[in-house]
Amino acid sequence: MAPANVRAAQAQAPSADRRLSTLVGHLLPSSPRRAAADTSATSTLESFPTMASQGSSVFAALEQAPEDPILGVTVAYNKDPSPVKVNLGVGAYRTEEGKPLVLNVVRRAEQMLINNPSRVKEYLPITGLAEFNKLSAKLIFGADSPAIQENRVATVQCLSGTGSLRVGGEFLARHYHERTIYIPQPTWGNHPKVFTLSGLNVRSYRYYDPATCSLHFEGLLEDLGSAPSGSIVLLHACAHNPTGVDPTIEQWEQIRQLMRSKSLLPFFDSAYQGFASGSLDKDAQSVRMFVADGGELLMAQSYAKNMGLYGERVGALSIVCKSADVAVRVESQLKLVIRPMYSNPPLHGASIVATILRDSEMFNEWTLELKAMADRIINMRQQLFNALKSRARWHSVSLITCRNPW
Ligand code: IK2
Repeated sequence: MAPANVRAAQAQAPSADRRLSTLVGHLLPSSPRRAAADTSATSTLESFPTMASQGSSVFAALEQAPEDPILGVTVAYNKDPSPVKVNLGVGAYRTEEGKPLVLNVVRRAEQMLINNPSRVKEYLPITGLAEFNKLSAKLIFGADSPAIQENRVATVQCLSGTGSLRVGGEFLARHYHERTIYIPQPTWGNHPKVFTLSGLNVRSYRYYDPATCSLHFEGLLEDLGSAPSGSIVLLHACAHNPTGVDPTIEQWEQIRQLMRSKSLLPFFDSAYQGFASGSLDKDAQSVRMFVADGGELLMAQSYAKNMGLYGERVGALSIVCKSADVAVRVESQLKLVIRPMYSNPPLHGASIVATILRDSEMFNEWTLELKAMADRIINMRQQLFNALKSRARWHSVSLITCRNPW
C-alpha cells in the first residue's frame, strides 16, 4: 500500500500523472510493500549462501604479482619517509625544487579550453581527434614531408607512447606477413611485454657495448643483416632508453640502407622528440631519413615527456604507406584493433596538444620551454658526472654515467 500522501495525489491526478505517482510509490523506500519485498529478497539470498558470504575468495589461490620494475620504484619512493629520497625510476622531469613541472604553455592551453563554452565532452571518433593526428604527423615527419603531402600516412590518436606501440604491434600481428620483431639489447623494459602481448615474437639485436660504453655498431649491423627478410625492427628515434646512446647520422644512413635492402620493416618509437638535443627537428632526423626514401614504416609518438603530459596519456601511431589508398585501408583496420581495446581515446590531452601545435605563437613558447628542460637535463648530467668523477675511480664513473636513465 502506498503512503497516504502518495494515495491522495493519485486520487486527484489525471491518468498519466497517476501512473507516474504510482511508480514513485513503488520506488519510495518508505513504501511498506517495498520494505516487505526487500525483506523477502534478503531472506531468499540468505537461504542460498554464496562463496563470497562464506568468506573464501574465488581468487584465494592468486599469487602476489611483483611490482613493475620501473613504476614499482615510484611505489617504493612514495612509501619511503626519508626527506632526502630521490626517485631514479620512471623518467619524469623535475624542477630545481624536485617538483613535477606543468609547462606554462600547457596551462595556457588548458585555460583556453576551459574558457570555451562551446566545448563538449562527446566521444571522439575511434581514430581520435583529427586535427591532433594531422599536427602530430607534421611534427614528427616535418611540414614538407612527401608522405604527408601525398596522403600516404594513416595516423590514429592512441594512449601515449605505450598505447601506440601496443596498437601498432597488434595491427602487425594481424596483418603483416612476418611476426618477428627485433628489439635493441638493452631496451625499455616494457617493449618485450608490449610486443609479446600484441601477438609478435620478440628477438633482440645487439645495440650497446658495455665494454666501450658506446653503440655496438658492428653487432647491430651483423644481427640485422642476419634477420629474416621482412622482419620488423624496433628503433628508438632518439634518446635511446636506457643507454642514451644514439647512432650518428652516418650510422643511421648505414642502418637505413641495410634495412631497406633486406626489406626489414622499421617501427620507430619516439618518446623523447626534443628532449635529446632540445630541437624537435634534430631529434626527428633519423625518422625523416627513412620516410625520405619512400619506404614504409610505423611510428609511435608520445607527448608524455616533451609536453609534460605524462598522466594525460597522449600519443599517436602513424603508419607511412606506399600509397594513399593503402593508407585508407590501413586506417580502417586500425579502427578494428582499437574499438574492442578501448573504443576511442580521451579528449582532453589531445585538445591541449592540438591547441599548442596549431598556433605559431604557442608552438614557439613550447619549443622554448622544451629547450629549457633539455638544457637543464644535459647540465644536471654533466654536474652529476663531475661530482662522481671527483669521488670515484674513473672506470666505475664512466660506467655509471654512460647508462643514461631517461
Ligand atoms: N618508449 C620508450 C623508449 C620510453 O622510454 C617510454 C617511457 N618510459 O617511461 C615511462 C615508463 O616507464 O612507463 C615509452 C615508450 C612510453 O611512454 P608513455 O607511454 O608514457 O608515453
